[in-house]
Parts: sequence; structure tokens; C-alpha cells
Amino acid sequence: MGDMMRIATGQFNEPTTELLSFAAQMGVSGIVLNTPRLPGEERWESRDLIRLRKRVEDFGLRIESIENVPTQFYDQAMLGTEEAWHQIKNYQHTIRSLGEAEIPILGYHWMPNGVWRTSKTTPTRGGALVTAFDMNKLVDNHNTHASDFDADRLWATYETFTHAVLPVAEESGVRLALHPDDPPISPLGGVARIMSSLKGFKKAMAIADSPNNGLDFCMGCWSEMGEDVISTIEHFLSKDQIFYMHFRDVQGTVPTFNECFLGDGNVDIVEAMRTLYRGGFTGFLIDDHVPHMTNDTPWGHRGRALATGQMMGILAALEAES
Ligand SMILES: [Mn+2]
Repeated sequence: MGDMMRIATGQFNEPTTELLSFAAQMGVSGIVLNTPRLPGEERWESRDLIRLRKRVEDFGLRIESIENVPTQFYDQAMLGTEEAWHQIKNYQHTIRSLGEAEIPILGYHWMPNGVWRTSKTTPTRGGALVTAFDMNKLVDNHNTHASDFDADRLWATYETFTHAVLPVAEESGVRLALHPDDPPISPLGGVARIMSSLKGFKKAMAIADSPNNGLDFCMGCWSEMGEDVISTIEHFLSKDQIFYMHFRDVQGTVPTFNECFLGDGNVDIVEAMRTLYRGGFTGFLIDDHVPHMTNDTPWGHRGRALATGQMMGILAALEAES
């Protein structure tokens, strides 16, 4: 296990029987948990993570990745305040806990003020609802923090943080997967967004140069940026830096875009998967955000089943023709 390109699902924070059963029914390899609700106000302990892993394994699945500790575990490290080193030490502890629990990947981002959208109810194909961002419609762009934090500041804190945590990740056998800024527009709310371009990501990978640092390649964000997604996949894949894929897409690019069904967006999704497959990608793909379909649940069982089925069908075709 672990060395074939494969499809996962998840992105919930509670591994309920219903969700894990549904995942098993879809036939995925495993689960991504997004910021699971675990004990600990500042860091996570191995006993809780081991319990979580065993819970998922009871359904014949594995934990492929945990995506993000709570932002308050490392927001001051991102901003570089007096609390930074306290949080960095706790983050090192959490990485060690993940290693002890044999959880292979921890997703992270460098966005102290999170994901922004101007609409969560934009209609797309057949009236399904998607999120959208339009800089011209952004009425509230007030500072989210007490002062401005510019790009130089965020690059400096990124260097400090990664140089402190990556040696621990290497020792612990845990890989850190960096998600792009969403939306890739800088600044927002007075905070620079440094992970918003190919140039920025190349700089990040050079600063934090370790086999245990790589990408959660959010295809939606790369599509939002207007970068050439296929050649960007080729670039990072050739360096073994794509740990996993958020396989979603958008229509339009910054400053105005909306999410959409797979196949309706900027990216040729078959070509994207073929590029991964032929390039020897050994990680997994997950749907990420999906359109909200008729009578769908908050998690999006219908939209996710459709996206997962599309990915599985394309992968089966690539395997059959190889
Ligand atoms: Mn994403």
C-alpha cells in the first residue's frame, strides 16, 4: 500500500460511522480528516491520534492525511509575534505525536486569515450551488489583525517555522503538505498572501528544502491563479514535491472566479490525471470543495460521490490503457 496513485475522500472532522461507511462504499483508499476535534488547546497527543487512526482502520480505510491543526495552534508563528516560539514548540510536539501514531502527512497553509469568498450560493450547471470570489464585490476588506503584516514578514516567519519543524518531521517520518492561499490575492485584510503564485511556491520550496516538505496541490487554487496547471503539475511532480492533490476546478481566474463541476472549469481534468499517472505520481487525489447538488447534505454526499466517481473512472481508464 501507499505507492500507487489512488482516490481518497473525507474532509470531515468527525469520523462518524455513517461517513466512514459511505467512504468504504465508494471504494476509496482512505480518508483525509480536516482539523479533527481532538483534545488539546495547543497541541495534539499521540494517544488521541492512535485512537483516531484505529477508528478509521476499523472500516478498512486508512488515514491518508490530517489536513490542518486548528489555526490557533500556529497563527502567532505565522504572524511572528511574541507567542511564536511557544506555538512552534507545540507544533513540533504535534508532529512527533503524528509520527508515533503513524499518520503520514500533515497538511498546512500560510494564511493567518483563512479562505475568503464573496458568495456561497452562486448557481452553476443545473442550478447546483457553488462558491465564488469577486474582488469588485468584496465590501469588507478591513484588517483582520491589529496591524498590517507584509510579505517580507510572512517570508521571515515561514523560514523560522519551517527550519524549526522540518527536522522534527524528518525524524518522525511525517511529511508536511503546503496548501496555496485561497483566494490567491495579496494582501487581504491587511495580511500578505505569499503562497499565491508559482514564483512564491518555488521560493517556499527553496527556503524549506526538505524531502518532508511538499505540496497539497490544490488544483482549484492553481486554476484560480491563472497558472498553467498542467506544466505546474509537471514541475512539482518531477521534484517529488506533490504529496497529494485537491482535485477541483474553477471558472475564471483572479480577481473573479467561481467553483464548478469537474470538467466544466479551466483545466482539462483527463490531461491533469494523465500527467500525474504518466509522471509516476504515488500519492492520492481528493475532491476538495464540490458543488452543492439538489437535496445534498452539508458535507455533500451527492456532489462528492459524483466527483469521486469521475476521478475513479479516469484513473481506471489510465490504468487499463497503460
Ligand atoms: Mn484546496
